[in-house]
Amino acid sequence: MKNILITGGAGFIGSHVVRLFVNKYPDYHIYNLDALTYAGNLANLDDIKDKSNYTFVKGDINDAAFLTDLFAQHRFDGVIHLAAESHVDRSITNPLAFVMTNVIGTVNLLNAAKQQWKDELDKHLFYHVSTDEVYGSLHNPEDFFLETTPYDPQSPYSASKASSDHFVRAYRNTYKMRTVISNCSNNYGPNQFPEKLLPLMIHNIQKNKPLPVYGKGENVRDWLFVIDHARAIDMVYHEGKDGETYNIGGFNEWKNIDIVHLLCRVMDKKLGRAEGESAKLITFVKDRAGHDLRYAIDATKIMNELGWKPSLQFEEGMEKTVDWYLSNNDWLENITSGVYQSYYEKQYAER
Ligand code: NAD
Ligand code: TDX
Repeated sequence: MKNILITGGAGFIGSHVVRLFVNKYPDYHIYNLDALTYAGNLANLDDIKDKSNYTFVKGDINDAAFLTDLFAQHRFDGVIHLAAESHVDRSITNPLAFVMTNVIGTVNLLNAAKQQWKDELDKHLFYHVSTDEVYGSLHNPEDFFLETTPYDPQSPYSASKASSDHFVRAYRNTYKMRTVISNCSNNYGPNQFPEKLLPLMIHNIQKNKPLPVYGKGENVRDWLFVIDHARAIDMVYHEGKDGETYNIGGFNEWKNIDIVHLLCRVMDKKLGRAEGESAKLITFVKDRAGHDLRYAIDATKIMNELGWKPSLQFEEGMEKTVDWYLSNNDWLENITSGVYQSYYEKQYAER
């Protein structure tokens, strides 16, 4: 039995990774370490919570003493690190929370792993899950982010993720820890917290509330279905080469305004509304400060070297996502009651 520590497993992407590993690898014991911040939700893992190869551990990666205890209790064969503060808008209002978890939390985790693996650092893997935002913002339509693109983070969120990537590389260079990093584009799919574009819009369409599109909606993102990201993480963990970086993306670029229109059409169909009804809710609001214009990942390396490719067409993934939200209304209602309301009002009142 191998013990794998996955951090942030109660969040959006982490929960899909935990589910994939628990179901696919009965000879792995998966420890899911999560602080259950506003973004963590154990309901994301209801279907696997009683599996014998799964254990949930509530804990904060900012707490170095807690990590020391955890690593004293269990020997981990590998770490897949996803725990993070993940929302750009929140990083604009509270950058320090991003420094704490994304930078200091990551260094705490690296230290705990280094301490445990000290005599055999080459036998264990520290895998850091990161973002395409570390590369900055593209302005030339011909350009794509490659693994060799210099880092140029523009938001407090991306600066914190870039910093944590640098620390992971520094631990490999300095202490000879085995590490890999992957940088992925925008994920979408079931269980995404409704502060992010698509679930926020789905929720507002259901409630007939305005759909706040930042600026003119001209910003471009590359979208990937979350389960395809989880499949890529599985491949990188098992077949990625020590010290390498893998870019993961869908070759699926959309302007925000176009993706919101597409979503409106799908929602009209699903809710039995007249075509064009949901799109009437689109409202252009004040732009995000320092809003990155375009992200576009070139995922050729992971496709050629590890044989990964996205499994879903975008329209199919979008329909699956909408179906999931409409049939899991309790999940959405639970999350959007209480604290979410005050977040939403504060975030959007000023726009
Ligand atoms: P999320 O916000 O949905 O989940 C983050 C999880 O981390 C939550 O369960 C939260 O409780 C936990 N967490 C936060 N702070 C913690 C702490 N101090 N200690 C322990 N646990 C803590 O995020 P997500 O969208 O699932 O992103 C997961 C990872 O993937 C992040 O590292 C993010 O940077 C990266 N990523 C996300 C995307 C995307 O489109 N969402 C794309 C590329 C990379
Ligand atoms: O209400 C909104 N209106 C709007 O126009 C929201 C929430 C977003 N937007 C725009 C901003 C972005 O251009 O939509 C785009 C997507 O926004 P987010 O869902 O906040 O994602 P983004 O800022 O692109 O970052 C995401 O992708 C990379 C994730 O949140 C990160 O965790 C990941 O690393």
